[in-house]
Amino acid sequence: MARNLLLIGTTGSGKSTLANVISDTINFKESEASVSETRDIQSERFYINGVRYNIIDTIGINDTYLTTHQVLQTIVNTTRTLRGGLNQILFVTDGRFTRVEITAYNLLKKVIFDEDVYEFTTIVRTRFPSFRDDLACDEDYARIINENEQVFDIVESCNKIIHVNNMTVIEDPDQNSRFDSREKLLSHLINCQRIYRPKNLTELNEKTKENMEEREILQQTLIQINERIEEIKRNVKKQQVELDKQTKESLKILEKIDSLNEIISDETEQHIESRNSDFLVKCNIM
Ligand SMILES: Nc1nc2c(ncn2[C@@H]2O[C@H](COP(=O)(O)OP(=O)(O)OP(=O)(O)O)[C@@H](O)[C@H]2O)c(=O)[nH]1
Ligand SMILES: [Mg+2]
Repeated sequence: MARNLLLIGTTGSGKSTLANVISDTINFKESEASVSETRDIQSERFYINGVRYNIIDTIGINDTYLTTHQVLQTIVNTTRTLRGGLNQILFVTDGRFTRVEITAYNLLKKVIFDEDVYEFTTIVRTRFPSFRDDLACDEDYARIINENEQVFDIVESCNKIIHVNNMTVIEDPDQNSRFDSREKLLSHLINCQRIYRPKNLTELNEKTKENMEEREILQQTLIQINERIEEIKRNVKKQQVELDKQTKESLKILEKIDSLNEIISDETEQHIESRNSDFLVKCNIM
């Protein structure tokens, strides 16, 4: 079973970039403007030292197009379908915790997670140029927890805070920053071996089990029906082509028959005329 890593955080905090860095791919779309980029949940499989991981990128909280409630709904729906529970929640922040993301995290804790969520949450602080300097990271940590009480509660209780700097190829052509950030993250993740199966989520899944099973069956049936519709459409198209071809062929033959009819009629007339004249000659009529 793969170890699931769930990314959460405000829009533009660097979730998709982090997903690329951790999974060592470029499959997650990184935004170029200050507009929300990730429009849907996306996941990617990868391996660390032979261990299979599944990283799940989510829509940003404070998204330009969706309400926080809608974003949380998609996170809840995704998390509940994860077979194998959660290995780690990566709370991505650029260092300025906003009220809306703190509220969202607390709401998730209440709705699908529980008090244990902190043990399975790693805060990833992005855009930190001095991420290789432990002292600078400690100073930044102290600054963050002194921001306000709510931030203090989350950051102090969570598993760990990791500073990274996932610069773009324009900012850092050799991508050394991304490489070193990845090393830092992987050496932490490989040590997070426990699996989180939140009680709230199990309870919620129990409550909705029957309807979810029925929905799954209907979804499968829908897929099959849609495939059949597509097949019929393809056949109709093929038959339409065949119908056109046969209609053309039939018209051609009809024209040929018409022309043959004319020729035959001419030949018959000629024959009668010639026989007629022979007969008349024989009878001395002419
Ligand atoms: N310098 C630097 N830039 C970063 C870092 N992380 C992300 N960025 C840049 O920040 C911008 C936003 O990053 P994304 O990864 O698209 O952010 P996101 O959280 O996925 O945003 P949404 O999909 O809108 O929720 C991109 O231009 C990234 O290149 C970082 O650690 N350092
Ligand atoms: Mg994104």
